[in-house]
Amino acid sequence: MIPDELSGKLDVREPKTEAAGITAVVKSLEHVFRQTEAGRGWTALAKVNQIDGYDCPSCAWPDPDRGRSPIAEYCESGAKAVADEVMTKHTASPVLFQRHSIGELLQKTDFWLGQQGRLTQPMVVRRQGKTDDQLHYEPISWDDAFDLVADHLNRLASADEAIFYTSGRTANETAFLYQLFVRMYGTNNLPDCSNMCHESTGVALGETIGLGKASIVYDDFAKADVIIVMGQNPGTNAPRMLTVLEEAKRAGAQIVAVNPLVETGLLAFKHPQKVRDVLFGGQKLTDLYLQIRINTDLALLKAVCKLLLIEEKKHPGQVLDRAFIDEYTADYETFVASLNRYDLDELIEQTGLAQEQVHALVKAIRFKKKIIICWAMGLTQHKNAVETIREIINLLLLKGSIGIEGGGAAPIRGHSNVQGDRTMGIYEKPKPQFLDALKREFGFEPPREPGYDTVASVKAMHEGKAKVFVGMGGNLAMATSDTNFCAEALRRCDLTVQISTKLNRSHLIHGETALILPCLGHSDIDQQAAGEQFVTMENTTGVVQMSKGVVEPISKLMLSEPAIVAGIAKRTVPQFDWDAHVANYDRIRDRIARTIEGCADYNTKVRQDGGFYLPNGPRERRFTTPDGKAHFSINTPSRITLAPDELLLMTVRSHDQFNTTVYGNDDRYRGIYNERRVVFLNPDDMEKLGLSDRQVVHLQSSYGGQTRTAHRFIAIPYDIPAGNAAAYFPETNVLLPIDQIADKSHTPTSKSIVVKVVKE
Ligand SMILES: Nc1nc2c(c(=O)[nH]1)N[C@H]1C(S)=C(S)[C@@H](COP(=O)(O)OP(=O)(O)OC[C@H]3O[C@@H](n4cnc5c(=O)[nH]c(N)nc54)[C@H](O)[C@@H]3O)O[C@H]1N2
Ligand SMILES: Nc1nc2c(c(=O)[nH]1)N[C@H]1C(S)=C(S)[C@@H](COP(=O)(O)OP(=O)(O)OC[C@H]3O[C@@H](n4cnc5c(=O)[nH]c(N)nc54)[C@H](O)[C@@H]3O)O[C@H]1N2
Ligand SMILES: [Mo]
Repeated sequence: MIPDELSGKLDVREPKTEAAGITAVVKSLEHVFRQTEAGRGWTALAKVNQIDGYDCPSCAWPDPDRGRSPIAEYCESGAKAVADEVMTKHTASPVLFQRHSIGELLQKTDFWLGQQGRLTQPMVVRRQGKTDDQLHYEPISWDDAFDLVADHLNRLASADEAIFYTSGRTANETAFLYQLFVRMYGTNNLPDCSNMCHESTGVALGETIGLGKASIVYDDFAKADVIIVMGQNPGTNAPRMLTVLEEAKRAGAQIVAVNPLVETGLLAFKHPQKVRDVLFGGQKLTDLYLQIRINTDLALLKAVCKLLLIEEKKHPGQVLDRAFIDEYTADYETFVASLNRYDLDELIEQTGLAQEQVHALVKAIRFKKKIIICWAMGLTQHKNAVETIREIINLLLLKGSIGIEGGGAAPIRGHSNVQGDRTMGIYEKPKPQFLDALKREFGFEPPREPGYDTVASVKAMHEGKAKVFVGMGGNLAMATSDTNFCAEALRRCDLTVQISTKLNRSHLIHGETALILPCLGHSDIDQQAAGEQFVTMENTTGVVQMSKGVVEPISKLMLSEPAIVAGIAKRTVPQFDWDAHVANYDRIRDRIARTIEGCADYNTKVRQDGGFYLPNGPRERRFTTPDGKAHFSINTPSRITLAPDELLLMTVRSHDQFNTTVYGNDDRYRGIYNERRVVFLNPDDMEKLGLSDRQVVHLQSSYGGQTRTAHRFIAIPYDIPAGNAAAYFPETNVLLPIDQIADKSHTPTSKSIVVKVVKE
């Protein structure tokens, strides 16, 4: 399924001790110019995240509310993402598919597939009993492609037999039109990448403070006294965040990192645009680095809450915010009572941290209120992820740190518009109020039954309950857990449709009939009947702003995402004038304004410089829970028991990838070059297991009596807690069974996979 050959060129160096700086900028420019003509590269780079430009396709980090850098509001990761999208030297045109059968393409690495460039034309393949080696994608006209999809959809016994997935780069206008079409067609089967990402956050925040989004704004970072970064690697995955951490630090904030790995970006940062930093060395960022064992954050947070209560006894009225607790929260007493059940030493022992380290954290926050806690996949992809995140809220509530300047909950989202997609209704469990609004505006009865989330979708396809899969972006086959199971699920479909910018493995792991529908990306100029269009996106702090492509699309045969939705929709639910909405996206935005909360005057507000903030109750201490209170919750740390030869594996991103898109084979900050098939191990564990440095091993998991193997990884001794291991995804997704999911959020537990490391 995925080639598992080693490159034979692995080079291991000391991990870096500071991130970014001038090398990152040079690196990023190299990357763009290696792949594009200089003109397109510059045009594209110069307009990233500018008021009159487009939203960086990489991550969801916000732009400054004021004073954007005139040079470039992008980072190395952004530059790579832009290069990946605008590169013109190669295209994945029909010639490529003529030259290579699907079987041959399956032998290529994900890196190679991505290097083939943008998809340029709609393509089709029909299996008809042939093997992948005999099959080639062939061109098809847009009309025929749309007819084909519509034929399949119109033939299904029930709309619930179709699945409509979304990945997080999709803009608000597309997302809104897409969910409208899917619901008019008759199903809520709208899984998205969020199900594998921050779903645990959404559930935890929804239950406790009433809104599954960050409660902070951009400027809060500079005002914070303490910023705690848990389970997140910003140096690689949200590099521009380092700028605000650095600013906060200069303004006197203390920064605490909680992470099993010592991530370079969190150690020190050289601001690429500040001469002083480049000449004199970077800013040391982290004051306290807690190198915690995997998935023991809940135990740590509980220990901290216990210690805060003890501190409050010593300094009455100075540690907890009783006024806030009394006025705005519920369940405080039961929470405090539940803490008595835990032994402090035992909690700390679980984390692997020293007592002093935990006390140092408590000391840092005990008299402070302006506390921001940031988190990402290191917390969301565990079985008890929802509980861990609720414990973050417990801590913030004790301190009265929500709804104040310089304090709050800051989940850092992944894809550039993953948050916006949810706001626009990409959700398998829509709220009744939202469906009522659709009914009012569009005069149809939307389906009320919840649909499949991502994991349930894969299972439904596997069981034959779902027969048509449509992917609005993304790479389901590689992104979900249990790669082989997911592949089988996709192969059992009658039709798989991938609306994509770039070639990926989900095009090659296909249903009986399969379509590739090439679409415009963020940087492409989008020309429709009423002229050039822009779209809108929402970042991780809930700011909605416009994004307008700047380079000519490299093929006339690509369509915009809304146009593709309309092409399918008008052949399945013709009662709505889809074309009129695509001719001028203002019309889609007028609909958004009338149906989505907080979006009144959308067309006007998105045209303001820098866009607008969506309403956010918790930010103003209006908690949108049923009783209007923020809720303390009771969460129970659970230990994963390991056999003596087992380790707990977390699957992380390298510095050279965007999720399943592999830009290169280096992970510079961690000192790894020319190889992705590596596993980071504690030196003591290596000795115990009889492994030598750079020994080739297999990773094996064993769940429910079934053994799964990821072949050929090179063992690297690394600074990681004993009993823990790390390797890159997606190569490791074969190890995790589809039913290993987080409680309530159903997110695959990609950061706690029990494995054995066996010699080759
Ligand atoms: N360049 C680039 N940018 C990206 C992406 C990309 O692939 N490349 N992906 C985007 C997406 S969709 C997302 S969701 C984000 C992801 O951004 P991150 O969440 O930063 O991504 P991961 O590499 O999964 O890193 C998880 C971090 O959590 C730590 N960790 C793992 N388990 C635990 C644990 O149990 N406890 C604690 N405290 N820490 C733990 C790991 O050591 C690692 O540092 O980035 C987005 N931005
Ligand atoms: N083991 C493990 N698995 C994980 C994770 C992990 O940490 N560990 N992380 C999970 C997370 S956080 C996420 S978000 C998912 C990601 O899951 P997905 O969102 O499904 O995957 P991506 O790799 O982001 O999707 C990349 C593809 O999207 C297409 N694309 C790119 N830009 C556009 C665009 O503008 N429009 C359209 N239509 N298509 C576009 C390209 O064809 C590209 O190949 O993976 C999850 N899987
Ligand atoms: Mo994500």
